[in-house]
Amino acid sequence: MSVATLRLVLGDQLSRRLSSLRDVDRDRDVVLMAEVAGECTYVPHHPKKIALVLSAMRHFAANLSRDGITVDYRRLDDDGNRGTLGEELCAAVARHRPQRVVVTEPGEWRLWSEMLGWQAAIGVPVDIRDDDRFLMSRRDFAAWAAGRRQLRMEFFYREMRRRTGLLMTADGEPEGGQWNFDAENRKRLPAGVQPPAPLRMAPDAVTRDVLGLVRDRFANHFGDLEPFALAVTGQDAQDAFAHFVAHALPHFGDYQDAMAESHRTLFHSLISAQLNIGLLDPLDACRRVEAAFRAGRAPLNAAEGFIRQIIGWREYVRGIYWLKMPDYADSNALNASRPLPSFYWTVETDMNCLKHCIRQTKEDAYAHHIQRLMVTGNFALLAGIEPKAVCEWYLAVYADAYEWVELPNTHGMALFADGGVMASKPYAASGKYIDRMSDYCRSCRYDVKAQTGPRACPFNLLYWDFIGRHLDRLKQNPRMALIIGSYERMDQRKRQTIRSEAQTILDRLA
Ligand code: FAD
Ligand code: DLZ
Ligand code: SF4
Repeated sequence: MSVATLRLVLGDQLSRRLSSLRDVDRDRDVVLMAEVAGECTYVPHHPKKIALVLSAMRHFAANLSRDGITVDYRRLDDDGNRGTLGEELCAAVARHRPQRVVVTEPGEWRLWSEMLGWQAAIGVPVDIRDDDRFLMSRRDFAAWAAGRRQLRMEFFYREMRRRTGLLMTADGEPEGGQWNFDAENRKRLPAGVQPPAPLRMAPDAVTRDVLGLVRDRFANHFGDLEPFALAVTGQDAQDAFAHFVAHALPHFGDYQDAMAESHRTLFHSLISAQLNIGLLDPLDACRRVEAAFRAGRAPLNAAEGFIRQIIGWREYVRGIYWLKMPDYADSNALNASRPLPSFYWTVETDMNCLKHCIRQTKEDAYAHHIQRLMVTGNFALLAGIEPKAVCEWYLAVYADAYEWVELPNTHGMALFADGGVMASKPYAASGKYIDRMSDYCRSCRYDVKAQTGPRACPFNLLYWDFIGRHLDRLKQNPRMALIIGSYERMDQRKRQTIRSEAQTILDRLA
């Protein structure tokens, strides 16, 4: 019997409730999964990310087969592997002669625009379905955004709380009488508080095979492949998440913005990489966190903080991405044009905060939100690094990076390159912020209290220089009034010293 439907499942769509798998016919359909060089190299992905995706794909395919579903699985090292998803699909259509192809929409514009041409290219109807692992569809987000002057996350988040009923009282009010406990999420890590160690998963035979393959093929990519301890199956991801809920969630709220030299992951959940490839379901994760709160096992500021990240930020950035692409990626509101400093790849810098965050990124393919936003992102913003170069770095180096989530966070939130679609003002900060939220400055060769002079913290110099360089634009933003006032009260000689010392730093970067 001929194949009725060929169902293509991508490497970040590893969920049994995927829209393209929902109506699978075990007798007549074939699921196609393809490891391809093109997806591993369109940016030089961190080897841990490649290993995670390929191992998770192999485990997922094995699971489908165990359930009696026919899977046509193409390995990266199979003879004649064509190297791209489009070409592998074409070849599979020739092999199986299906009546139609079904696929769930991808997470990146580059593949989406390519997919729109597939039907014409292969001569078989291609049904591209919504990715309803997200709680708000692209269409619904566009409707929410229509007619609004500003697309602020806070209002979107309230809408999502109402829609899902998460942390709502029976009267339809937010639990605790307030939507947002953000103000209670900003504590520094006190001495003596010991964050729990994350759950580490020993690689099984499938993962060990993949590690060998990645070692052979992608040794030239930035990042350490081993040790590798990431969850690569739905079950492992559930176990790691349960570990987070039991041990870290209670303090998640308090120390969400903290950074510490000897505690890389603090009380964070570490689920983004597994969430983004479908091994965990976002709504299910939120319901489990809500249940921990209702059972008295987590305080409200922790549960609300976590749920806000998932149904608020995560859904919101995806909505912005699809609403604004493709022009979004080309905007450059602050005309930033410097090349990315080489230390983002080599880790060779004497700025201790940057050294720690980049070294951790290289070793773990992970950094938490404030490290990404206020250290590596903040430096790139202050130094005026070209947005495309910064975005490419972020897309390459994190295990959870896909453009739908990476781009709005980097281009919009960290770099203000979108001119304020995402953020109401640039997230620019001097060394004072980093010192308040971390212990990095204690062992740095620079003095975070010094504003000028040979030991002045580069973040201080670049911060005031950034304000000076963009004064005309920033003056139009009422939220910047306080800081603009301080800058304008600064005496002229000090401003000149800052300008020339900042220029020396910028010249050295080149
Ligand atoms: P937790 O702190 O435990 O938070 C729980 C979950 O909330 C995360 O797993 C994530 O799914 C979600 N979340 C939290 N903040 C955000 C956010 N701003 N946007 C979207 N989801 C969020 N996240 C990615 O998943 N992929 C990326 O490529 C990515 N790039 C980023 C680039 C920059 C410059 C910045 C500032 C942030 C970026 N983020 C990205 C968001 C955030 O940093 C990560 O989701 C988070 O650090 C993942 O670690 P965690 O799972 O321990 O998160
Ligand atoms: C990230 C990734 C990698 C490294 N490899 C593959 C692959 O070999 N095959 C595949 O189907 N998907 C892979 N992916 C995930 C895709 O890059 C992802 O589906 C697109 O970027 C759209 O989000
Ligand atoms: Fe970073 Fe400045 Fe602190 Fe050094 S002194 S760790 S450069 S913020």
